[in-house]
Amino acid sequence: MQHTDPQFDPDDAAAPGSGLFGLSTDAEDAAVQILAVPFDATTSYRPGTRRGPKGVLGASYQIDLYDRQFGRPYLEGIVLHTDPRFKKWNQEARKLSRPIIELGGHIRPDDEVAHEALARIEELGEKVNAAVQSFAERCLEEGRIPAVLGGDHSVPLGNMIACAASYPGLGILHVDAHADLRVAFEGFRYSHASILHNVLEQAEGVDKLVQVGLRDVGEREIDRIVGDARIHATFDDQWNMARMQGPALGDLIRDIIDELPDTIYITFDIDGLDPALCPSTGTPVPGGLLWGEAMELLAEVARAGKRVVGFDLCEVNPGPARDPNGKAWDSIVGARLLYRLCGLALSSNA
Ligand SMILES: [Mn+2]
Repeated sequence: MQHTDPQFDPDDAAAPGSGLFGLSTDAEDAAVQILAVPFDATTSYRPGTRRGPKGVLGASYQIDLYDRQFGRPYLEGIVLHTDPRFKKWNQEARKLSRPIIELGGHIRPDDEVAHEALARIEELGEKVNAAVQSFAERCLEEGRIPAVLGGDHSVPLGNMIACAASYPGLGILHVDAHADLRVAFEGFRYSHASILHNVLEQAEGVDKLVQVGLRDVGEREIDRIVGDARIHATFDDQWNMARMQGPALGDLIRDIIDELPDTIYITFDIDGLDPALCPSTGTPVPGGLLWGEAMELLAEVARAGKRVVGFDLCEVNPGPARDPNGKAWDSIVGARLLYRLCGLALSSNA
């Protein structure tokens, strides 16, 4: 591994052809194993998160590896894996999903073509879920931290299922503008808008879901939040009120993290942040967490002594420029957020 290479200088510019964050690409023993899942077939508004992993990889070369908050995450090893099947499944699913998204999911009962398409999209979603789950199970067996880099927010289901199976009583910290508690969206069972519904239905071992940043939420989702004792949600207006009162935001953050059990998974939809930090994301909403506030939330996870056993970062969309070199703002923010999540997870398992 590169970190054991005496020639490796964390202050140097990334070497050409190096892996995520300028580290070695060949790091089977890396403590954090990240799977790129460039899949965005159910994105309902602005597609492009399939290019998130490439953009984040490009932008990751610019990061200073010493982190004032979490020290030297690079020493333990962080590696990004790719799997060509995701691209193939996404191309097929996107072709089938486009006409359905144009209809807003209003499919006539006698529209056989559309119903067949939905069935196939569901099948492809199941393939994504199974591939992610078996990746995560392998990591957990080897005592490593499984992470997913999306793609839209439908992709980390298998990671949460695997982590909850390994750590029953798991809590999920969910940062997002949306509650993602819809029972299917636009006809898609494995929709980006349904991920936490699917987690609560399918992942055995999840005791608690703590949601932060919510500001675009359906009426039935509100009913679900109120009616399910496992869910604790903080809405953007509450966050904003605490922010305006200064010290109250620190108290609110402590109360939020307090709701979680000791072992947690973090699912981070980048649109939970202020859209100034993710202007190209699929479904941006005004409001949200500022950068320093999100970092304070992660810092509080560490201070509270929670153990992060897995995580994902989804909905990073480099935008229309496609961004092969990682120079889009969304990619830059995404790469920095990903490094912080790695640092938090590593320090919490130390
Ligand atoms: Mn989401």
